[in-house]
Parts: sequence; structure tokens; C-alpha cells
Amino acid sequence: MSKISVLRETKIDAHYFNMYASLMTTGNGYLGIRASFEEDYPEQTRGMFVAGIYNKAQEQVSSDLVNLPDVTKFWIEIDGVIFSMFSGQVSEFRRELDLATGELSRELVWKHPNGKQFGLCFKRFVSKKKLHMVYSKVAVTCLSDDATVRIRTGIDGQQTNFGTQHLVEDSLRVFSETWMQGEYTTTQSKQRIAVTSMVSQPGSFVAKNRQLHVTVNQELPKEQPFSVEKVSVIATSLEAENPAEFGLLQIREAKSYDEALIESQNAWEKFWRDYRVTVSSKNDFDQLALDFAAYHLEVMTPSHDERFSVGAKGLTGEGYKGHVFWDTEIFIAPFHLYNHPEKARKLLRYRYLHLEQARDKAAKNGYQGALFPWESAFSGEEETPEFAAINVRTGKRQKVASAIAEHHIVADVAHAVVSYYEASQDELFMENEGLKILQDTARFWLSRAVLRDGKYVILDVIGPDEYTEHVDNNAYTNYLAHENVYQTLRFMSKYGQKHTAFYDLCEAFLRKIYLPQPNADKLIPQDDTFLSKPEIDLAVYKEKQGSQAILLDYSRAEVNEMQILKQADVVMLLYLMPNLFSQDIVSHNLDYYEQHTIHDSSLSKAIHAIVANRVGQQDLAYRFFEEACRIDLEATSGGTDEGVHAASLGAIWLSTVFGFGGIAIMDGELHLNPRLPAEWERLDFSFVWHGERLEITLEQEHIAIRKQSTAPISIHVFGKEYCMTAGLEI
Ligand code: IFM
Repeated sequence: MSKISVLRETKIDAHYFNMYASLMTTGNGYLGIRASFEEDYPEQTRGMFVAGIYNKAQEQVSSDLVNLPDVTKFWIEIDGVIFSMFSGQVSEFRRELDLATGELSRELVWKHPNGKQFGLCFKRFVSKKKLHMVYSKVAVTCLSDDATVRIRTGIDGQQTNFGTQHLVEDSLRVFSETWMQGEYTTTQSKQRIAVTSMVSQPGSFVAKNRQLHVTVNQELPKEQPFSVEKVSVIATSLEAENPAEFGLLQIREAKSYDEALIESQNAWEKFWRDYRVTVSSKNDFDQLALDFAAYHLEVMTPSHDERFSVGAKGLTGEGYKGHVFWDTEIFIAPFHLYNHPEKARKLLRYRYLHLEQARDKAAKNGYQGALFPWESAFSGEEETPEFAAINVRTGKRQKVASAIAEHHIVADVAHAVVSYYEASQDELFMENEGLKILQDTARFWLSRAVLRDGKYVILDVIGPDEYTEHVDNNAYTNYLAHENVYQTLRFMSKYGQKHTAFYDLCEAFLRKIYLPQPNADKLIPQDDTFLSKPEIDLAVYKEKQGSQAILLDYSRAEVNEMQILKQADVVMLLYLMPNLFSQDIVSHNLDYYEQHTIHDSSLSKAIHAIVANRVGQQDLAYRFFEEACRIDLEATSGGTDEGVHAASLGAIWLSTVFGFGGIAIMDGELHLNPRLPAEWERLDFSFVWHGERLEITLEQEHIAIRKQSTAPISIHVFGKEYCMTAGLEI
């Protein structure tokens, strides 16, 4: 098996400090720390986030995932000059995130303004074994002479969310001349946070202006490295009755950097054994993109707790305020579902635990059942900001309509519930939590649809394509609503709940719901009016995809009245429901809608790759796949500065396993129709189905599936059904 990739930064360029800070985030699902440099630069935004710690700055605004006090900063003063990569001269700069271990390291040689040469080495990791622990190490060596060094580090409570301070500082303390501790409370959500740090060298402590620091002074004889280790414990009232006490207890048990790294590394090794997808490709970039996606999908997922879910930027930045979207159920959960189903179950439990808030939202909007918020955080209430960014020319703010109309999220959650059941056969979950989610979401659709000319229609919605607002009968929404209600009936009859008035209403809904059919040109109308709108040449905007450049030339209202898609919409439907239409129809719709799609959303490209592959357009699929992989890894125009694109990373995994790997789940059955791109010789991944881990190896002309037990598992390969006991080779 190839070595797990290392992500490298080789140039010092302040333009990309924030991109790399997001890409090289270290974390473990409990917390995430942006890879900002230890020394301060005005261009870089630091960030440490704990999953579930949100706060509202004012009652009328939405919650932020709180940017917590910083523990990564080190001031290094050498021979009286504060180290910066922009003073003196730097050579041999190398920064790496080892995806195998989650360790971030930087090495460089620095020529001091006084002419002396220094070697500097910085390392840090967030433990995967002990979720609250952050370890770092700084080593300085004078390569050419003797010198003096002063190192200052500690806990910095000056962090804000883009200028908003969410924390009240309750106390700053030093215990036994060793342990520094800051205690904070969020202003509105009243979560308590304790940050406890300790450094390995004795020094003097100072607290001022929300900062608590220790300063260590040292003589540096020539070529003798001097290193300082630091360990920090982050604890909150989400998991500890007394976070401060918890912090002190844990820090007393802290290991050395190297010992703790081995412990954490072992946990990463286990992750990679189960989750890694490997590819023999002509392009080394493909394996890097797959490892990068898997790493981030793991560090963004709070598998330790079901009270919160995955934010659109994971724990890598302040983008989207850390809010949870449909991204989780449709793009991220499958990665866990088909590797460790219990993690997907926890993500569904987040929705289950917030059914009450979803019911409230439905009722407030005049509907029945459960209407999940378009954006949510800890409370499970709607968190979509009311307005988008201000238009500086008009001084007006554009209202964000998603909270009132992007209702497909309801069916997306239901879809994820059914996918979980099909893969896991978890009757206990399904009969209790799963069915409740299905019934409440189905009830919503029954009240949301209106009867017009004998058909149930769903009016005034936004589908996945957010450039087309307030339309009637968005195909994606109607088909998913149908599926939602259909599956509810299926499970109600399975669990003996057939003879109810609600069951009859669901049946009537299914008989009458309007499902847009392909027209004479074989096109499935995206909604009632889309195909009659004017078209424009999108080439120039497609070239700048991801930047929303179209909105500089046209207002949103104008874009709404043209055939312009931000992201996959009908194509998204074709991906999720592979057996709805013939290959011919799928192919026509892919071509048509792709021409009209700018791909301004990162959720688009990889889904196009899957559908293109299914209709035999492997070259196109591979192009889409590569472009999807570059969304974060080559985000040179700033798109990743506020965090990685979590859903897009999930979609990279999907486009490999469900795209080139050819996995599809149809009517609860497992299908495999692999089509590797010409660039790939071999693809290996594992896939957990009905409690069994299948190890799948695909080559251009060869398929091998290994399994551990002899329990029979049925699979359709290129349409032919096999009952596997020992495995399968074709
Ligand atoms: O959920 C997505 C949406 O589909 C497009 N805009 C960004 C959101 C968060 O990723």
C-alpha cells in the first residue's frame, strides 16, 4: 500500500497563509486548530474551535462557532530581535502536515539581522487518543555562534470571531508555578470553557489584557538545540461539570510530546486501516486529494457526541459561522456510513434530538410535521442569517431566502435515514428514532403541498440550485418529497402502523404528487418555469467558477430570471436516484444542465463526475473529479481562507466510490458497476454493508471483493446478482 500523503507548503507567501491555515488544520472531531504560524502575522487568522461551542453576539443574530483563546502562539526573541519570517533571511523553509499522523511541522533556517544563522523547528498535533489535548514543541539552534533566546507563550484570550468577542474572561490563574489556566463563559449560550497549559521549562508568568504568558530565557551555546514543549487541555461545560478541574486533572497526566504522539499516531493508524481509499493513478495528485479528503472528513466529525453535527467548514475556520447544512446528510455522512455506520447514526441522532425545534419551525411557518432549519447549530433552531453581505453600491442587504424556502433539507434528512437503514439494517434505530423522523418529515410534505387541478404541487421553493429562487415544483424537491413519504409508508407497514388516518393521507399524497417528467427534448424541467427562461453564454463565468463573478454583472433577481445554475440540481437528483430514468435521459440532462451550471458552489463538480461516469463519459467524469479535488487544494484565490469545503471533501469520496467505483444502492440492494478512468490502473476501498466490511479491489478488467465471514451478502455486478459467501472475483 502506498504511503499516506503529506501535504506540503514550500513557499513563504502571505497571500496563502490563510489557505494553508485551513488546509493544514490539526484536529480530532472534538476540536480543530487552524495551522497559523506560531509567530504573529497581521495577514493570518488564528482559530481554535470546539464542536458544539456556539454563541450569539446579540439575540437577533445567528450563532457563531466560537473562536476560542489561542494556545499556538509563540514569541521568539533571539539576540534581542523578535523572530519573523519577514525579517532577516529565511532559507530551507518547509512546512508539512503528515496526514498519516496529524502532525504539523515546520523547519527553516533563519539568518538573524546580526548575521548569525539559526535553525528553527516547530511541531504540533491535536491528540486523536486524548481528545482534549494539544501538544506543541519549538526548538531553536544557533548554527553559527552563541546566542540568547527568549520564548514567550501561554493562553491568549484576545481571539475574536471576525472582531466579535464571545467570551467573558472569568479568571486567569497559575497553579504551582507550572500550570496556567484561563476560564471563560460564552456571553449568551453560557457555555464554560477552561484552557489549561503547561510548558516544559521554568519561566516567569505575567497576566495582562486577556493574556496569560510564561517567558523562558535561555543561553544558546553554538549548535546546542534548545526546545520548549507545551501541552494544553481544552475542556468545556458540554462534557465536564467543572471544566477547570477537568483541565487540571488531565494536564497532570500529560505525557511528553513524543510519547503522546505515538499514542495519537496509533489511533490514526486504525482510522487509515479502515477508511483509506487507494488509487494507482498516473497523477499522484489523486492520492493526495483522497487522503486529504479522508483526513479532513475525520477531523471535522464530532463522533464523540451526538448533540452536534458537522459545520460547513468543519472545525477549520469561521466560514458559514460553523453552521450545519444538508451538506452533512447528503455529502459527509456517507463517508462514515459505509465505513463506520455508528458514526453516521450519531449524525442522524443530532437531527432526531432536534425534532422538537424542527416541529416548532414548521408550526411557525404554518406547516405540520418537522421542518429542519436550513442552517443549524447547537440549539437546533433556524440559524440562517437574515441578510447576506451588504451591497456597497446600493447600501442594501439582500435577504437570504433559504430559511423560508430551501425545504429540500427535510427530505435530505429522511433520505439519509433510509440510507442508514439500508446499509446497517439497524432495526432498533429505525423502529424508534428513524421512523419518527420519517413520519414527521412526511407530515411536513403533506402540509407543504397544495392540491391544484387534482395534483399535489410544491410551490415557492428553492432547490439545491441557489441561483433560482421561489419557484414551483422543483424536480429535486418533488421527487425527494415523494421518496420521503413513500419510505414512511414502507416503514410504517413494516412496523405494524398501517391502519391510521395518516397512512391513508400518505397514500393519497403518493397517488397525486406531481413528478416532472422529461419533455419532448428529453429534459426534466428543473421547475415549472426554468426551461422557458432566457439563456446567456456562461463561458466567462465558468472560467471563474467558485467566485460568484456573475453577481458582479447581474443582480440576483436578474440571475433568477435566466437559465443559470449555481450547482447541480436535476443532476443532483439523478445522482441520488440512479434508477429513476433511462441512461439516455440521464445523459441528455447531464449535458444540458451542465452547460447552464457555473459550479459556483463547491458541492457541484464531484456530483457531476458521478453522473458523467454512470453514463459512460469517463473522461468528462475524470475532469470533473480533478477539478473538484482542486477546490481546496488549489484555492489560490482565497476560497478556502475561512475554512475547507466540508461537503466538497465528502463529495470527493463519493465520486471515487459511487462514481468510478460504481457503487449504487437501488431499492435497498447493493450494485457495483465500476468504470475506472483511463488514468487509473487500480482502486482499492472498503465498504461496510449489512455489518460486513467488504474489501473491494477494482482494476480495468478485474474485480475482487474480499470479506471476512462466510455470511451471505448479495451484490449485483454489472446487473448480474451474486450471492457472496467467501468473496467474489470477476
Ligand atoms: O449547503 C450549501 C449550499 O448547497 C450551497 N451554498 C453553501 C452551503 C454550505 O456549504
